[in-house]
Amino acid sequence: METRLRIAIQKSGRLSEKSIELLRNCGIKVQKGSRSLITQSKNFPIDILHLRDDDIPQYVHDGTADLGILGENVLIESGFEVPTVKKLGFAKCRLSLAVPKHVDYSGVNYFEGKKIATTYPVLLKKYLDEKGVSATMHEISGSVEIAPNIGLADGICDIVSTGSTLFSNGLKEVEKVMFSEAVLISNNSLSEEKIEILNKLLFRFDAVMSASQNKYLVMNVPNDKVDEVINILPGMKSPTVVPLATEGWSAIHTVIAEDKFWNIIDGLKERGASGILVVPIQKMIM
Ligand code: PRT
Ligand code: ZN
Repeated sequence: METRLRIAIQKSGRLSEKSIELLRNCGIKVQKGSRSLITQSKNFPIDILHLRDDDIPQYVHDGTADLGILGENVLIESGFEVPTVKKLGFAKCRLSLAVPKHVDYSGVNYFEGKKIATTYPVLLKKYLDEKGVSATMHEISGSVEIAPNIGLADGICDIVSTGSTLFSNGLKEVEKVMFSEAVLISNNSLSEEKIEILNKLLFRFDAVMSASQNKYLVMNVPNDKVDEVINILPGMKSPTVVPLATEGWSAIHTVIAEDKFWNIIDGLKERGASGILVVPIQKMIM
């Protein structure tokens, strides 16, 4: 029988779409909007198990799934020791402590003897223990941010991304307990055959992820400025320089990290670069 890898992803929630998109960008055909527990890819030896994110660590630990995609926060909270194979760069957020905005907050000792509402008791306890603070944890399963307003707690420990939920509930972020992003986890004892498929998958993940972090940059530059322009490019390799049909001009092509582009754009313009194009890259094999 053909060996297939079974990957657990979130059934519905913040990670589902991005997880499916990542697989799709890797050329893996995945049925959309499937309501069944398990779907099969037709063109890659992988089956997709759709679960609640909280169940993923256990499934991967027990080997019911070979791989899983979930937030690091959920993985650590679960207590299962499952290796992280790769950080996936999406669903970035942090687990933070927050208090009502009028509180005169002077430091983590503020929480001594206080009541904190959270859905992350394990991570919170570890953090408080490290800081030598003893507080009462009030574990609730949803809408943690309303707890202080209804007198249920003095503060909360919850996931923050933009901060707007805290803001609209009259709370302020005072401590960052951990930073999290989506990760790929793997069962500890995959067979040789499964590891081979995993390596193929990781090769594709790398190609897709480096592509999304980089852009293809094309521009026209006067010949006497070509060297200067090349000097300010943070490219991966030496750029391609091709003469244009217009006398005295060249085109420069290179790949640059997206976050570097805005740092050099003024420098390019000052050196006479024109017709600057920044083009998305679909796949990048280093
Ligand atoms: O049903 P299931 O158990 O599968 O899903 P879930 O409800 O447990 O999780 P879900 O889908 O809400 O989140 C899945 C994962 O996304 C989390 O475990 C985090 O790793 C990650 N993530 C990234 C977030 C956020 N950003 C986020 N903003 N998870 C939750 N939030 C919530 C937060 O709880 C708070 O209510 O959004 C609010 C804060 O957002 P801002 O932007 O207002 O700060
Ligand atoms: Zn969950």
